Amino acid sequence: MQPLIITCAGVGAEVSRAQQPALPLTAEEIAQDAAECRAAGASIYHLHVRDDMGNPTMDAEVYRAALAAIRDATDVIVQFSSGGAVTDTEDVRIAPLDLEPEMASLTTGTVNFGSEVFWNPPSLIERFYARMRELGIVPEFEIFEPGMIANAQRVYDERAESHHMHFDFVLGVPGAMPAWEDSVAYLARHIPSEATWSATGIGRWHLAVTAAAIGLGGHVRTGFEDVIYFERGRLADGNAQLIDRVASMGRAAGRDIATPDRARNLLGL
Ligand code: KMH
Ligand code: ZN
Repeated sequence: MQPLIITCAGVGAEVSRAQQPALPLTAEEIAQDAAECRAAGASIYHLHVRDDMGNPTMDAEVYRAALAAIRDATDVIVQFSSGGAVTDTEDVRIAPLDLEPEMASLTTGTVNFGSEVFWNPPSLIERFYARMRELGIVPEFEIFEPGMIANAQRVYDERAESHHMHFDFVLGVPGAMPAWEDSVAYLARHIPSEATWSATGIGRWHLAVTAAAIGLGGHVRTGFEDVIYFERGRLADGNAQLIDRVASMGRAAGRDIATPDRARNLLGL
């Protein structure tokens, strides 16, 4: 099996510091978090940013500051979110891509998201994907529902692209695909054979999805965007604690932990 690529989704757009006191918010806090997560075994940092009030923002200047601070602190792959928050418009969500991160997330379909709708119609997917490819950014296709795999394949084929395809299965969002026992295996079976994939389970589904992904040879995403508790009733001390647990689970299953450069190699960056 490949060395395990661990992604830290350390900030997100939905969780607040009132819910998770260790949530990093400023560029400096995020950079320190990224360095700690790298030391614990993370090779990718999935980046959302916050404004001065701690609210989610897609302001390119805030992204620029966070990207610079992370690059000063560590060598992790920085993956921008292009999903933002459900209230963000298409134009707002695409703007930070101009900063040319190595990777960016791309959700390939519209999906219910709690009591909201995460809006990703075909025209948005095509526009975001085209912009990423113009800038040489490798997308991570965010898969909340099986049909999104076919949508990712469609934009890839339509542009006759030849980059490496990498997917992330996000399971257990209320309104989207649940983390059923066979969800991870099902999705992994339906992506192209040469593609790589990671998985994450939201909240209480987190450990089951992590274990399934490690066992099936996939990669893992964790962090406060997806899970804020270390165990029932006990908040995680920090993102690095969650990364450390995934790395331990990976090692116990015989997987080496990928460095950022090894992950770059596996992901064709
Ligand atoms: N915050 C969600 C609405 C992504 O980063 O690309 C979207 C999300 C996916 O987190
Ligand atoms: Zn995200």
